[in-house]
Amino acid sequence: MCTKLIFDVYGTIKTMREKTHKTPKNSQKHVKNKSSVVPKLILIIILLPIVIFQFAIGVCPSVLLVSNFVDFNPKWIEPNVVKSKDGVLDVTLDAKKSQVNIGATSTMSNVYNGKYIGDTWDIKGGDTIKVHLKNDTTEPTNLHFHGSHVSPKGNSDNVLLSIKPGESFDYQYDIPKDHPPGLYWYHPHRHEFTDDQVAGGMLGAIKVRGDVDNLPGIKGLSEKQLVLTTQDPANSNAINRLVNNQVNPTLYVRPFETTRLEIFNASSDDFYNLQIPGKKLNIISRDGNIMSEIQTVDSEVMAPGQRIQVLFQAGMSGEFTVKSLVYNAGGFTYPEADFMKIKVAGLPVLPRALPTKLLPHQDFRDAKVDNTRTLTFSEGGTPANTTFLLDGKQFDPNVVNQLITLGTTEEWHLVNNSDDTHPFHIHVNPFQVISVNGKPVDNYGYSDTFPVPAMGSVVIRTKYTDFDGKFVLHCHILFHEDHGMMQVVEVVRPGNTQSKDNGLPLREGMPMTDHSHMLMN
Ligand SMILES: [Cu+2]
Repeated sequence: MCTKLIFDVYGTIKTMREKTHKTPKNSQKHVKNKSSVVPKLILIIILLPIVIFQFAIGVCPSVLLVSNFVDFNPKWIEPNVVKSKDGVLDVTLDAKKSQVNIGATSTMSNVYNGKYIGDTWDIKGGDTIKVHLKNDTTEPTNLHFHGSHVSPKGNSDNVLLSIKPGESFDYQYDIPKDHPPGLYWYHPHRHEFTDDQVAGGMLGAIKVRGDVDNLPGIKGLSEKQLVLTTQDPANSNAINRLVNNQVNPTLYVRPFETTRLEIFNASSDDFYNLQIPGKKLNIISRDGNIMSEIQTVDSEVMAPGQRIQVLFQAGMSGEFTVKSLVYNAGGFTYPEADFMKIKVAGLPVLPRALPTKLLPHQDFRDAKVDNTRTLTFSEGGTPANTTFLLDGKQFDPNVVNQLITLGTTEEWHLVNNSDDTHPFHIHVNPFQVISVNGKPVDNYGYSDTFPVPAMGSVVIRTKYTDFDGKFVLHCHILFHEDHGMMQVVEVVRPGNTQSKDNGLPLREGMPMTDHSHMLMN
């Protein structure tokens, strides 16, 4: 009874606040909201004294902090969310140099639609995403749907395109009905310009909805996005760590509440070594791939581009610091840094048990391997002008380095012969990490990005399913990618040879014979 009343009162106030805050400029909607607020206000006036009385006589064993729940998370800011409608998400990304605030600094930066960190796209399996990309910058760009399992050809996730300044391009991503549900992101992928454009804020999260959202223990949980970025001040070894473009923000959660934290390392070059002292991390997914069961860890290294979803379980009370622990990335050791707080406050909710089972997936440790290959990371050049190499060479968009047959399962040995950790990333098909430095890895799920330790090795297995075409693999320290650490992969159907055009449909103003559009140069 008591808990139900608390839910009623809290829910009513929360709804009122959301409606009032979301429609400040729309006078028609504002008037409509006003009329619906009055009966709810009466309901609160009736219910609130009853709740307070029950707390006073000890029916509800908790601390009552009315002021906290009225102003719950007043300063917590997340990127704006846009949802697909009738199976389609239709958006425009206008890439343009704009005046933005990055953390506490005002600066000019190339961003999408005037925002440092773009909108979050909320879609589901079976949807179509249509993106009208306008390049109003003075440099080439393009677009990549990081982690997605969609076609890499034509105007889908084709990162071998180059969209020149002043040009526009219409991308279309047809999301398979059974696309793994989870957290993904979009960002530019134009070789030699990727690092600056992503670091400047041209990026956004993509939530793909699916079966996981209806699982007992997950359905209905409050979702909080943590888009982690970094800024490296000039002439300094310091790194400013931001959460949703905020400096050291505080997230309030209620006593006994379980919150689904969607944590996304959107930094172009920097690692996070995430820990919440006093709390374990209950990980349900890595890189958009839901695991078969929760993995509970003390801390988690997140390379640039990696995402995790964590179920944070609040107790009766408490205040927690979210931090990045010291992390040795080989050439650079990141110092410890606190970058966010989580405070337990307000009225309690009914505790919910963590889910025991998540979504099943094939364990590639038991798979029949059709082919094995080795990929070697190394560095060359001079200390002042380092080159970043894969199999001894810098990126050449005109050369297919890895030719793979659709439908096969492969084991790759990722060998790092350099003093820097390099996060391996491959497009289109996620992989399972089998071992790190020869040590078997258990219960890790699938990934699309994984750090290969300095002077170390990682073994992965992947099955190349559904999509043929050309795409890339690369180091996800984007400075390294821009300086050569990338290769072209082509998946061909059995019996087929390499394609010339990556399936770009003939379209006005962009003929297939115009290679300036096809391949980067
Ligand atoms: Cu690298």
